Amino acid sequence: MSESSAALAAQNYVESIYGQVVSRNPNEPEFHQAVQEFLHSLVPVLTEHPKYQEHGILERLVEPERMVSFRVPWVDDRGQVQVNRGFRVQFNSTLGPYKGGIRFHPSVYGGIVKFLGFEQIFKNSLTGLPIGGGKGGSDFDPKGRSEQEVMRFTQSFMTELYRHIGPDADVPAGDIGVGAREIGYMFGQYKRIRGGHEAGILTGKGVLYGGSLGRTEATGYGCVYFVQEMLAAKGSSFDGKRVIVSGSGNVSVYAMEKAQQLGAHVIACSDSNGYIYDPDGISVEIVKQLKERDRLRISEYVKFRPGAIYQEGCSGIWQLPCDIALPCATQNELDLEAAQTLLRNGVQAIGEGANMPCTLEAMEFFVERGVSFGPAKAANAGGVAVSALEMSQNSMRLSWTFEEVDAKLQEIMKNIYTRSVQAADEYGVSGNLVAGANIAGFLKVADAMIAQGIV
Ligand code: NDP
Ligand code: 2IT
Repeated sequence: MSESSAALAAQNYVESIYGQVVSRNPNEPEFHQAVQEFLHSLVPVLTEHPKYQEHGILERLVEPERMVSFRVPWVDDRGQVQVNRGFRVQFNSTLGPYKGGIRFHPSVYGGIVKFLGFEQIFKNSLTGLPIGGGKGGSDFDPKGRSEQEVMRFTQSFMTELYRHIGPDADVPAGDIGVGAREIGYMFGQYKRIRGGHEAGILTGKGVLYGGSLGRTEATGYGCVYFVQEMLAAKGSSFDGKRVIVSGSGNVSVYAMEKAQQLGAHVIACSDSNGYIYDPDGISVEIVKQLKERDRLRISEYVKFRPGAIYQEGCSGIWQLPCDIALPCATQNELDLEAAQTLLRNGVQAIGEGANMPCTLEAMEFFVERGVSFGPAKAANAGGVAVSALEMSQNSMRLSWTFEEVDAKLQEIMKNIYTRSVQAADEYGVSGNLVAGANIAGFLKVADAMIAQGIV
């Protein structure tokens, strides 16, 4: 086959797979978006290596190995019965047990869980650690719920989930709306049902009962370590840079903290209601107290910092001039218009702390315009990487120091960066880390799938 007809065949293969995904998973736009971005990157690989098509790799990759949907009944504080829907997608176990977080947010449905689970396969592959891809969640909304309600709901969720997970089968962790508190309740319920203390069934546990030091910080710190590599490649650094970090949850808080430690001037963060701008630099301590400890809204911040301003609406945050933007809240929070504004205002680098925070158009715009762009699968892989380190520590029944974990995290983020750059170079898309990360993540999974036969 000539080179151009091989490229055409690869393009046709990708398009036919995408068409199947759309028709088999109707009304799931987030899943379609994740698949579209990924498949598009693979054309040069498929052109050069027809074996992936011969082995039906894409057909198998886009179909979850298993997906469960279940009823989660619980009783609220008024004595009323509530029913939520729970999900777990076990997408791909080629490289290890299914691994990925659990999200509690009213927007959760099958399409969200599938998009997250699909991306998790390649993110986990990029870490270089032995973990497959999975994800779970529920449409439960923790906002405004009492501690008791959250506990009752979370226990009911685990009462069904427990039969699907295990230290060598599937190991969930946190995501939006699921932090140390929820992981603790899930762990307790699993232990009660199973009648044994199996530390390796969940990660993100408290350090008192098998959690890893550094897991809380890992995603945010890892994202900043990744962006640090991108900046260094252009002879730049965080020092003195104006940084915007959307969200004010787990990923955002620790991205802000590490950026500040590296000398950055973090000027804004947000929640789902609005954003704060603090020209004196965000006080991460105040954000932690408000959001982590007291579970309040970010609007409260201005009560403690008279120089700061609160604005309703979270998308306005991208109007602020900055050098580096780290979207760390949720999917599709940064669209083409926001991307254009950021570039007009001189942005130099983007690091995706959240999963799929940039729309396809925004991402393509940044890449085309030569803005350093760290895609989610690579830039936010630090969280799941330290989760895998937590699994190792649990298996060995010992724990590493914070410094040991942080050193490993830095090395992992560096490796992910290098491998993404090399993959992009090798397949003729130098400088495009979106494609590089997709290709590097894909190759390891695809080659291991071939080795394991048609399963
Ligand atoms: P948290 O629940 O701790 O925080 C989420 C933050 O994002 C909150 O500030 C929340 O605001 C905001 N947010 C949530 N939904 C929306 C929305 N629809 N519009 C605007 N803002 C929103 O979650 P995490 O920090 O753990 O997760 C943030 C992102 O990072 C997600 O995309 C997640 O998938 C991703 N991620 C998380 C990892 C982890 O280890 N936790 C690892 C890798 C990626 P509010 O308080 O108003 O809800
Ligand atoms: O999106 C993610 O990588 C996570 N929510 C973390 C998953 C994990 O298993 O630590």
